[in-house]
Amino acid sequence: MKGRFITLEGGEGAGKSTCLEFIASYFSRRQLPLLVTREPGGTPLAEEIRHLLLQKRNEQVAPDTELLLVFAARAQHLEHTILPALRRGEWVLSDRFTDATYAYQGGGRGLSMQRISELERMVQGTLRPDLTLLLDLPVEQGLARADARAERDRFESEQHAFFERVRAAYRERSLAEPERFRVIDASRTLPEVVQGVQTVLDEWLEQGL
Ligand code: T5A
Repeated sequence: MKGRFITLEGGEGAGKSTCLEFIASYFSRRQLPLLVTREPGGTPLAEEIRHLLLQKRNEQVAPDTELLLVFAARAQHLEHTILPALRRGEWVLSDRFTDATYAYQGGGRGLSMQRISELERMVQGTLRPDLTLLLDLPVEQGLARADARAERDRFESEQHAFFERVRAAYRERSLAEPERFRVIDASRTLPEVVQGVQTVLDEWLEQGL
């Protein structure tokens, strides 16, 4: 079976961690080989870049530096983790991928979407996710959940308006590519959100297998 590539996206506190665990057990029950990974990260070097990106620091990080670090980590992740797994015929589930770059660096930081798409072509060629689950919820609610869990990292320390732009960019992308995106209302209770994920996967697998 040809490997398929699924990504999970959403703003802060959307419930990605719980949904990832659920999706992993969903695939395991069906005996479909699934590799779960994340961005930024997914290889030792890419995880080091993640640390550089998330760590709060006194030096201002230039938006282009951030963008290039994100794609540097992605190039490593693709070469050593994602592409080999897909070639082996495994399915890959990534906690965030390039839609996050369009949302955070494009929407949040205001970088040119055109430049992001040039880097996307350079690093990924024609590879795009087969399915993207977008967990969508009001910014205020997501930040309150994230705050209740842990101290804010460098991204989470941004202003409210930044996350509104992130959310808007995600929603725009989902409207532009309705075939690939499935938007799940993540403002509901966790069991309801997980049920939403299950419904999407059931329907998608039924169509695709
Ligand atoms: N980034 C990433 C970029 O800027 N550009 C890029 O290209 C990429 C790939 C790290 C950061 O990197 C940035 C974006 C990010 O800021 P990350 O680790 O995925 O990426 O970042 P986070 O969104 O911070 O990941 P989290 O693990 O914090 O978010 P989750 O997984 O969505 O949140 P989760 O599941 O841990 O939930 C948070 C809390 O809320 C509760 C949970 O129990 C938990 O305590 N919760 C709920 N409570 C009630 N009802 C629900 N429905 C709930 N859902 C979750």
